[in-house]
Amino acid sequence: MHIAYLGLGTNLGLREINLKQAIQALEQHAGRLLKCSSFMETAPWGFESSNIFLNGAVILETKLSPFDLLSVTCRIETALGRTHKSHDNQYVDRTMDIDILFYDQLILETPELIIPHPLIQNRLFVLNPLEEIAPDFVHPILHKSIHQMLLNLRQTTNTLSQ
Ligand code: PH2
Ligand code: MG
Ligand code: MG
Repeated sequence: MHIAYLGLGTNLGLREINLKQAIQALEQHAGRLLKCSSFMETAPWGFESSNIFLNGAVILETKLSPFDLLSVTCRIETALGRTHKSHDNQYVDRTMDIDILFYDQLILETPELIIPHPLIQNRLFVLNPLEEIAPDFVHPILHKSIHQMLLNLRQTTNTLSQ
């Protein structure tokens, strides 16, 4: 068994229903839900949009390999109406985005999948929900806890809207 930490985000459609349906589909196809954060409204980060995000994070116990988990998360995104993937940090509005943040203490760098997700430490919209459910989890490369990363990021940013 493995423990996977996932970040979820949506800024189109019925956002709370999108998140609930994604989490239900993860329970059906990926594994047991161990923890689920509250859902938080966040301003679009890294691109301009008038559509505010609803973000959350979950912890799953899963038998799936990282690549099988990725294919499940991509299928759920598509089933919930996602039409475009982001390329080269050109972000677009989406009904559902599910990112694998951590997978045990695994470090993996491939063209299709990078774990830990490379931008966790820069994103309040990831760290805030994650801190609710895994404050003491230690980043396998940065060797900092979620709580420490959040304090660091809050110090270097003057807005809580990310
Ligand atoms: N996801 C992005 C880019 N920007 N901003 C917010 N607030 N929430 C997100 O989930 C998000 C984002 C790329 O996946
Ligand atoms: Mg993302
Ligand atoms: Mg994604």
